[in-house]
Amino acid sequence: SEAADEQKFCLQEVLDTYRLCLSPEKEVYLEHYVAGWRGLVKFLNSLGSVFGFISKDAVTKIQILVALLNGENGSQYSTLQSMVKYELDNGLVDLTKRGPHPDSGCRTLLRLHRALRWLELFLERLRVSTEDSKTSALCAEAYNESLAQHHPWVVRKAAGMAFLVLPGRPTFFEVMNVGPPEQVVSMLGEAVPLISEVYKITEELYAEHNLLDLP
Ligand code: 1Q0
Repeated sequence: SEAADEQKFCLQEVLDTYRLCLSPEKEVYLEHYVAGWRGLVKFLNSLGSVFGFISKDAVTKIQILVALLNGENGSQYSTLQSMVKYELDNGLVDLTKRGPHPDSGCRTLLRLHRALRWLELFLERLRVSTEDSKTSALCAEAYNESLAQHHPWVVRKAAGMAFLVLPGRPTFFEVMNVGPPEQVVSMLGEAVPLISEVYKITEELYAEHNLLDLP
């Protein structure tokens, strides 16, 4: 059915959104950045309801950014660079403690940005993994090296438990919906550098403006 089609994840689609993410001047388009996360959330949802608390948070953050993009100042949000400039110039970001702007684009995107580092590390591990590799271990390693450092104990604990029920590598590759394992591996080889570049550009932008620790 059409509805099922819409829900069906395809890694190629996500790859395409990351391809569209960068402007010729290496600015990051928010619209495509958000679309990338939408695709990934689809994937996560297809893995089962245990991941609901993760996808729910991702969806909330996606919705905040979409509302800004479609809002009356939407044109200021076309790229991450323009978003940062606009929100900082207009005092729309809580810089040191929670305040009147708990849902700024800058702080919301920072959470997804940190998760993008997890994704980069996880996909790279998947790419070089062997048939008998455990996805749960690859995922946990990537998480501990990245996002975990920003999460309190309860969240780390819950995430760790969710990882344990991740399907094995064969099922995982099937859900990606790109064909035989060799093809998945080669597509991951294309995806990881793209994701990594978007991550790096965002990281530099945030570092330059001292935004890496936004509350
Ligand atoms: C495949 C398994 C997916 C595992 C995802 C790893 C991330 C675990 C994160 C768990 C925490 C979620 C609960 C909420 C946390 C928030 O407190 C936290 C901070 O926000 P705030 O507002 O409280 O300051 N939020 C976050 O850190 C954002 C977390 C976003 C996670 C988005 C994950 C999206 C899922 C992606 C699935 C990708 C599958 C990869 C393989 C697909 C192949 C292309």
